[in-house]
Amino acid sequence: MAVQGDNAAMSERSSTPLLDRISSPAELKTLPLSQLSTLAAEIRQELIDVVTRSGGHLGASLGAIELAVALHWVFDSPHDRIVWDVGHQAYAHKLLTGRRNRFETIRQEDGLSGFLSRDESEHDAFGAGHASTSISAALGMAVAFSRSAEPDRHVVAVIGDGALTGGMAFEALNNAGILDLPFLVILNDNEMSIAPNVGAMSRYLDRVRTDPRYHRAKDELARITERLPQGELLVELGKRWKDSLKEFIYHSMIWEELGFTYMGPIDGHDMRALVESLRQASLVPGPVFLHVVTEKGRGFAGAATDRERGHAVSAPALPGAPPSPPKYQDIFAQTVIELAKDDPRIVAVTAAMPTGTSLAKFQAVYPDRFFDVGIAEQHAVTFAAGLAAEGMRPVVGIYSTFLQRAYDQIIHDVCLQRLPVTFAIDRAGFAGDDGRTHHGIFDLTYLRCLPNMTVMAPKDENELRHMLKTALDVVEGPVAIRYPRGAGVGASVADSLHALPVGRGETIRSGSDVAILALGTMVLPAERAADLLAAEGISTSVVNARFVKPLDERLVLELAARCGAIVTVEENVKAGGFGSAVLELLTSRDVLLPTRVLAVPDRVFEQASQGRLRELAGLTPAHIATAARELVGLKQDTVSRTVLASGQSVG
Ligand SMILES: Cc1ncc(C[n+]2csc(CCOP(=O)(O)OP(=O)(O)O)c2C)c(N)n1
Repeated sequence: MAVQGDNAAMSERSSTPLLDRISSPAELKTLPLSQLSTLAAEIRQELIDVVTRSGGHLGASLGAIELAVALHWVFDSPHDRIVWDVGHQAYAHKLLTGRRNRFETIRQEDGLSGFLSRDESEHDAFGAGHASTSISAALGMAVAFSRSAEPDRHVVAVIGDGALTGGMAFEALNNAGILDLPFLVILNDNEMSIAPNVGAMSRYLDRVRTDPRYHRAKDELARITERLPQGELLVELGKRWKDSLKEFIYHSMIWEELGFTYMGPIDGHDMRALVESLRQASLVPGPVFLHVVTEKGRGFAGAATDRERGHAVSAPALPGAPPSPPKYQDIFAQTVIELAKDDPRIVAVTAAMPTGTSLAKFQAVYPDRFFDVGIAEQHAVTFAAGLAAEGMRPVVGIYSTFLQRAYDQIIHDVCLQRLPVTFAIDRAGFAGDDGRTHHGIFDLTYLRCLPNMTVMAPKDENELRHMLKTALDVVEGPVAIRYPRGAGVGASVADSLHALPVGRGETIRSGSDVAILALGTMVLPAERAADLLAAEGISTSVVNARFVKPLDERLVLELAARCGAIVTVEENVKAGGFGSAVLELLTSRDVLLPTRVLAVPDRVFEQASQGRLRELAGLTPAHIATAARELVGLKQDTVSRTVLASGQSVG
């Protein structure tokens, strides 16, 4: 822990904003405690100014400003480790750790990440973006420190009440109680996940928060802190904590039983209470659980009227920009609502993303057939498997990147038992400004290899509707339908729904020089590529594959025979994806021909617009056309060589 300039003689308050003087936690420590609230107010203003222009996770970060300031004032990052869960609430932490001059670039290409990254700053102790990892990581660090030459380094995990609904958080708490090492878990409790938090734990925290004894304690703390100088304050608070611990014995039960010393709940916007609690916690020789109550979106007018919207704000639309077509997620929810009307077996499951998946719309129509299970993807999948085992038709609306969490559940609980769970996989492909932790570029690979699984991807929003109908009406087993983030392509959406023939692709153009087999978001670019090639006299077949599994083998083999060259294109990593499926088929039939697999290369992609990321990954019409052109050239070379070898002249 660092020594602050708390008691040092402080220069008079200068007119320069405090924030202008702080570019590192070391500089922050030169401020007296009495100025920290002013600093927090300046940070709040800066976050609102920048993020309402650039877009980003405003609400969560506004709620955690005082906490970030207090943590950096009391502890000594990066020597001490502060591990933020998810990382979307850590914008103040970014400002305080030397990133203010780049803050305007947050979530943009070559800019700051919207989450945490060890590559970005030594103060980002552990990379994040997905929820519920902080306690595990912090515990690992605490063990490592305990075995190092510096066993006194502090480790702090900061986790929200939403992230605390994730199973991993409980697994870590369970483990921590046994390891019994000094480390601090701070619960940043604002009653909200992205949507209002759910579950029994959330109800329990609600009871603690609304207990009148919490408010009495808050008032009392304010009275003492006004009365006493710093040194005495610490002693007095020590005593009071004991008293309040007794008083809060019922609140502390769960955490104390898990082996933690419980402190709280305290007001997370009261700087003095925060600082003193952190100091106290740092003196305890075992694990401490500090319950901090905060207000999400504090200080932002938009959050007061719509707390969920305060979670994240979008950059304002460019003036004159045409209205975009409906989003895939809305088409998805609307279609499931339609299908559910005639099929009472259909229910919907989300893991804390009712708005992001648009399943909130389903909830509005069928509240009894909708389940938000919290940030608990593993549970969501096995819960759905249980529903399916008893004859229901669950639809799990989930982001591709978060489904990764539930891989064994997909295999063990769903696929091996061939249960009819429909996975509606949103944000498949590049996620855009959410960056590296959120790109949904692995799902085709991790799903295609599973027995009994059907895997589809629509070329447009209309096809998404028919795929949902196919999944829920026709396929007797697990189905994955993956579709991208954001607006559809503007296809006119058919009123009627019909099932698609399973395992059949759609031929969009028939050509003879080269075939492009495209999947999902890549179908339109493939058509554009065929236009470019046509202008050069190259005759191209374009196929909308629709199904990755089962693959339309007959169509692929027919194209191979007719065109003699195949380009595959998909928005998924190259290893094990759709192109791999096509290559596996060709080699298994001893069909050797010029082929190119266009897919996401094997490297980390940071944040940028989806269009830009596709460009960087080589997935544009121009890239597709180049690959096709090369193959046509290769074919001609081969023909020339064969002809020359047989002694004929080439025309
Ligand atoms: C595994 C996983 N599932 C879902 C999400 C999407 N997500 C991001 S923040 C968030 C809510 C987190 O709530 P909480 O921890 O209480 O933090 P708050 O935003 O309220 O500060 C969710 C569901 C995620 N990041 N990771």
